Amino acid sequence: MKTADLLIRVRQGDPMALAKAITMVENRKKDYKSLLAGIYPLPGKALKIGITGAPGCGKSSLIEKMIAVLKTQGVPIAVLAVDPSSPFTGGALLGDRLRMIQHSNDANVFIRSIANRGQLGGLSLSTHEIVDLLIAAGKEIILIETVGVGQSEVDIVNVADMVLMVLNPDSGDEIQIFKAGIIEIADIFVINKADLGGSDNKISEIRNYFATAARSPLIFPTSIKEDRGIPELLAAIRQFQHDESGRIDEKRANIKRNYVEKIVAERFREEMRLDSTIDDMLKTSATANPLQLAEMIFQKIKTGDSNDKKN
Ligand SMILES: Nc1nc2c(ncn2[C@@H]2O[C@H](COP(=O)(O)OP(=O)(O)OP(=O)(O)O)[C@@H](O)[C@H]2O)c(=O)[nH]1
Ligand SMILES: [Mg+2]
Repeated sequence: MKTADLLIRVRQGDPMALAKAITMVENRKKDYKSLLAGIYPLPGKALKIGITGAPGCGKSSLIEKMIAVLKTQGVPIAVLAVDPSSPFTGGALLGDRLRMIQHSNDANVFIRSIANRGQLGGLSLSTHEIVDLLIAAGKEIILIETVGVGQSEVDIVNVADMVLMVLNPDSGDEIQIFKAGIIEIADIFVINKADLGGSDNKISEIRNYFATAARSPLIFPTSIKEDRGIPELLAAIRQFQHDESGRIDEKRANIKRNYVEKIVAERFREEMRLDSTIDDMLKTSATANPLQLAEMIFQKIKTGDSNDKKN
């Protein structure tokens, strides 16, 4: 299929075309840039919700329940699960993290797992691109599941309009998330597995953390097992979207900046790869001052003096 035809079908919300477009972008296949160039301007209605938390805390289960409610409201939904891939194996660390989700044959629900090959463990450029493809295809709620290991957890603020942080009553995650300041990225706390008991303690721990802060945290206990708290959580999400629209706009400006920065960084890396003189500089100047070397390379690319390309 021609890229132009694929683009038309993506914009019509055709799930097959969307799946194909995502694969094209993920694998940097020929023409992926012209495909992406064709999706803008995006429709403005979409809400991107990041859902993060330790492995096994119930993120996918929550998403499944949220979908069940949203579906009845006729909202076009997409779920993106970002698998942290190990730089050593190159593969996904946790495998298909969407095994829990049962809505895959529903036309209004698009579900996809992607491997994250982000620089420095952050979310990769293709995550931003894929989210925009989903919006172009008319998805209005985009749930992005990232597992709470490493940088992708924090980097979710650079992709999502709001972040849900999922904790469990009995988990010891807090010490780590309080210490590292990861807690600051959460807009809404979900204490899932409330059926296990002890969620009140967890709620007070979070409240204590925010005792002297400017904002008071939004905290919702949920239980998938007992089917509790999901409508309340969804109502809180809508309320947040309404009440904090100014903050969401600010976040969106930062998201755009981060996205563009990642594109520029990728362009620079591409230039470096393709320019054999830079390669030579790096090889022959192994002992040179790296700051100087970087500045020389930067100036070389900046002035467009990089015509000696390998291909
Ligand atoms: N008791 C209880 N168990 C739950 C609840 N929610 C999820 N679980 C169980 O917790 C396990 C992990 O659930 P998932 O939804 O896969 O968790 P996850 O956070 O998506 O896991 P990863 O994607 O691997 O990080 C499953 O066995 C669920 O059945 C709950 O509210 N109560
Ligand atoms: Mg999961």
